[in-house]
Amino acid sequence: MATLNFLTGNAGKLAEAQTLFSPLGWDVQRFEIEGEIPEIIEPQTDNLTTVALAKIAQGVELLASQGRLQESLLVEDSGLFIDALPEFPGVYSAHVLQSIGCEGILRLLDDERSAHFLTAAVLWTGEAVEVFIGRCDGKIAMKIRGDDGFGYDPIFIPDSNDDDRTFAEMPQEEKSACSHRGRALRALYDFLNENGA
Ligand code: ITT
Repeated sequence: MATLNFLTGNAGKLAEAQTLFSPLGWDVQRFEIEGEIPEIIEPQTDNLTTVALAKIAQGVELLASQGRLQESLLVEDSGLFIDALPEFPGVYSAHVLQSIGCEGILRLLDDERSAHFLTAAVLWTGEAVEVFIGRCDGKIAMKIRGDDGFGYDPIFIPDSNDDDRTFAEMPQEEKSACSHRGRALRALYDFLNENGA
């Protein structure tokens, strides 16, 4: 089974990538150095791809420092974008979740509830960097629902779902089938396949 290193501090993201890649024959492992997840500095910018590229630049330096430059490395940056609150929480999604949480988002909204998630996944192939974007359109629920998933999952209802369940009310495989991360990672998988990885 081929191995894909994933540099992330987010256990939910790691679990989703493992669920998606494992049936396809790829073992996704958290990238660690001496048992620790390395600290990565995220730049202040309003663009997820720029953030993800800054993460991969630091990740590749870390691989090089370990003499592992020929290995692959995945990073990604994701954000929730709410139409009624332009660019919010967007690139600040992690900070906003920590500060006001899903409850705080619900308090800010009225009737206009459309939203989307975006993921910018960046792969170091061992030789070059490739970018994959995934998007999922949907809306913000009226209240918190569901126990699965992570982050904003209990308040996000994807459009592809006709029974109004939030991501947190779906099994992980069902979320992956339509999610921003699922789309970006499936494009990444197709790239790996086409390039004989
Ligand atoms: P990294 O270590 O990979 O950077 P992070 O948690 O800092 O992990 P991001 O900045 O990419 O990740 O994520 C922004 C926030 O959006 C973060 O709080 C996540 O929990 C949340 N988020 C990302 N993907 C999500 C998803 O699929 N469903 C719900 N919330 C999500």
